[in-house]
Amino acid sequence: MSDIAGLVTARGDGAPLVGIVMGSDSDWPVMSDAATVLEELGVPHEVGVVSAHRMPQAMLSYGAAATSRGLRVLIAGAGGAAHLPGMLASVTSLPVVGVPVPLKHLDGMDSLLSIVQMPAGVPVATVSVGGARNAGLLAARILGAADDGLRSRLDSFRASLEAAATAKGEALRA
Ligand code: RP5
Repeated sequence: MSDIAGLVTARGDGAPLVGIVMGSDSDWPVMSDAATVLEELGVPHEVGVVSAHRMPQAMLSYGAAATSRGLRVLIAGAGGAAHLPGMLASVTSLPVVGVPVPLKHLDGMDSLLSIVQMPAGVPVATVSVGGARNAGLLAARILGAADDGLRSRLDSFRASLEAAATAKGEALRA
């Protein structure tokens, strides 16, 4: 357990409910969007590098211990041969949200297909290429199903989107 805790950094008030992990620190410029939106919504989370290929034993331990450590949703981002989300989903029954991280070659199509084409029985909720903010929002929605306060904050967030879109339409017509 202490080894696992050493892989991640907790953020926000309270015990982390969402684990945001990625294959490399080079994924952070994309994956930080998930952390940002969870911070905006007041959802405690943890972030860390847990590479499926470079540290496979630690990755499996992290996934297997996620529930007992108090996590309720995992967000996993990786690029290229992006096996991290699927492998975590294979060792936990928590919902796993996968973020395809675009790399220099192939425009993220390799990442997308690696994450989305899971075998039957082992689901990963895949967001768009680079869609870490939506991954954070999806994790918040999953938690919000049983948390009235969080769901209310998500309602306010949706209302802000509508207000912004309406204002842009009005500016266009002016
Ligand atoms: C993947 O390889 C990582 O998720 C990252 O997207 C990619 C490149 O990693 P680095 O070589 O930048 O560490 O496993």
